Amino acid sequence: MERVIDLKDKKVLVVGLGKTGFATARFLVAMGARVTVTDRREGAAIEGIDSLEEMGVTVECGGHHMETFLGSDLIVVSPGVPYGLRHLREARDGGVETMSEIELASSFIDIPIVAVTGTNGKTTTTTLLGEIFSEEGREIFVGGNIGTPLVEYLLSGRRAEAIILEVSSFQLEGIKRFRPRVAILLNITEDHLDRYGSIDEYCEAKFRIFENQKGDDLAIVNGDDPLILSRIETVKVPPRVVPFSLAGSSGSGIFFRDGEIIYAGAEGEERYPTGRFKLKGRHNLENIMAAIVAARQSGISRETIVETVERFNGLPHRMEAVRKIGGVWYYNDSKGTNVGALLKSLEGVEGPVILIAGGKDKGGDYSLLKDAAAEKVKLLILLGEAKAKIRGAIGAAAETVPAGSLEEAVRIASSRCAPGDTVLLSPACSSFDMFKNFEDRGEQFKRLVHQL
Ligand code: UMA
Repeated sequence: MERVIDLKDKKVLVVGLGKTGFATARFLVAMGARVTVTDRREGAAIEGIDSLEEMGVTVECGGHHMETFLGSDLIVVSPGVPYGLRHLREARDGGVETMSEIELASSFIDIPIVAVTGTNGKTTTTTLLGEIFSEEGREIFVGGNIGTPLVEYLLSGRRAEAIILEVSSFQLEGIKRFRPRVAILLNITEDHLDRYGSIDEYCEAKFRIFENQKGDDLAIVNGDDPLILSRIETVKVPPRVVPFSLAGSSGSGIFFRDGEIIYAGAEGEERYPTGRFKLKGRHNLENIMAAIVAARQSGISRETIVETVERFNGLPHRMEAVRKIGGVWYYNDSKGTNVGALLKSLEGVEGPVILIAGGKDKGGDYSLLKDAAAEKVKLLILLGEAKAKIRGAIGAAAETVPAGSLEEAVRIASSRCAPGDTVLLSPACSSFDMFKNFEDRGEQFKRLVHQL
């Protein structure tokens, strides 16, 4: 075991009552802690709160009380709660230990963790890795930012051989000793600038994934990204680094050349022809390369990897083909919640695109879309709070039209498209201004398309 935190009779505060907060509170109760939970929402708006009270948890909703923060022995922070929140800052200044849920949970875990981060592609890579490990017959737990908090593994009482964990920058902000044996950093492009002061701060959070790795741990990083490569050299105890590259020029690590992925592994050169892969797009080749290295270095056979990758269809809400009507394909890319994701999705589409974008602004630089919009977008239909900002940034690069609802956007798209076009929902924004979450947005889009 890495380091078990003594929780018995400790006063522990859980901040945020989403999936993470509920699971963390249950775990803490099971460990004998005296648990308080707090959420800025009113208790009446939070489903299942009675179940916590029945377990003896103290509930403080409708805001956060400074005395509770200052009077705690330990504070566990949900990912969606800004780590710089005043209450947390003051508690830290007052000597109260604060951490994220992945830090708490991983301190009770002694099996290897394969952690995946990056601005885009982490859910695809995590899911693919999960399938590869399972195909090989490994008993694993897949969780983290993908939707199941890590602490659920501890609550399940299961004994797995390895954990495949998607981690976000939010979760990494609150780590201390979290040490993945294998850490993957897929890419860094602008995102979450509503939470971070700058891209530099965001990068810093992402890089914390390597912070506690030791020399024999493995870092798998995007070798085409000079920013990532130069920063990795500054990590205190550098892990073994394997770069992946689409450019294929380095000839080391793993790279793509002439339709094949070539991996210069410990047992010599291995080749993975990509012709039968179902996942499309260059960004997916990167995700696959990262997964190959993580799997091979975990002792999984090449055959299992090939079989799984060739079968793997991708994820819902990520360039999900919904329906073809009159020669027009409709794609649901609701999980494309930042500018980088939208650009990658556009790159993978051929022919003119009617793009539906917008939502809650996360501070992204939409002017980066200009060139791709000029080249591919026939009509840009704009939704949500970010409407005006995107329109201003795009200028005359593409024709734009506002829509008051997703329904109106789909109606406009269907009236303006011609055979050979693609209608793409890829918002480059989060969904919270109009929808419950990106899944809700994607499901509504699919329903509307099926009604056409
Ligand atoms: N809250 C407060 N005070 C605050 C801010 C929020 O009390 O100052 C409360 C909210 O009222 C709400 C609760 O905190 O009740 C929400 O907490 P949360 O946002 O951490 O929600 P969870 O349900 O625990 O989901 C989190 C991740 N959410 C975020 O990072 C925003 C989920 O990632 C993750 O799947 C889950 O933990 C399990 O690990 C989602 C996400 O959007 C998918 N992630 C971002 C991304 O992928 O871009 C990072």
